[in-house]
Amino acid sequence: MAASFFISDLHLSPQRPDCTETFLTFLRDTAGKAEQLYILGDLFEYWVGDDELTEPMSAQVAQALHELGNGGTRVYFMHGNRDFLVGAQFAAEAGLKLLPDPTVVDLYCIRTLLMHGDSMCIDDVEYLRFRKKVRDPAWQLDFLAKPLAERKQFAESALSESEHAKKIKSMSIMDVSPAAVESALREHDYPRLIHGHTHRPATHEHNVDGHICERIVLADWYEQGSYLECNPAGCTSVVIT
Ligand SMILES: [Mn+2]
Repeated sequence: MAASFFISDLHLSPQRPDCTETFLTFLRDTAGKAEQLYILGDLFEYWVGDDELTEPMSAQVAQALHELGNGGTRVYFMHGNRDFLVGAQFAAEAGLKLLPDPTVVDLYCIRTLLMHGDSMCIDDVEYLRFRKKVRDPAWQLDFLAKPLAERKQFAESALSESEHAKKIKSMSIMDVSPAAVESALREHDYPRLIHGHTHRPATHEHNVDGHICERIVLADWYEQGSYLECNPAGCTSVVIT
């Protein structure tokens, strides 16, 4: 049966080689069963420019994705809040297509809205301010002109700041806002929604203006690898064992 796989929030890093190994095995042994693989952001712990490909882990991941594509699986990548600087060079090396956030696809006759999810965390004002700054093309040009080591240092300190902030922010602030979910669903004419980012895997139902919309939240890969399989019969989450 035709199938599409969805993953997000792997947070691949040279510091967690086991996770990278799980992912490479998934690409080699499992992902080829899908006609398309959608990566919905935060594939990498951080990505400060395509010269990250000089890192052996990154190059290995790009090559494995390319091989998956050569086998006939189309690979799509949407930026997350950690790897929004993945660019054309990585896309070419990995043989994948970059998708804007949000994107609507027809998935076996069900209109499905794909997002990373961070843009719906509108209660976290501090994060939204940071997002606005770093998504600005002028900021990005300026940032990418800095030496790789300096960019990596920026990412490391942004990460430790956000780790610290997470400890003091309430749980609800870091989840998607119900109002933002509703307005995304309304704006896209009440589709099904698949997103990641919150690391709170679940299937929710939203009643928006009398329309019942399903919202599937993808799992992260911190404890184990997993993917969402969607086929003409529906969507199921699968843990990689
Ligand atoms: Mn994220």
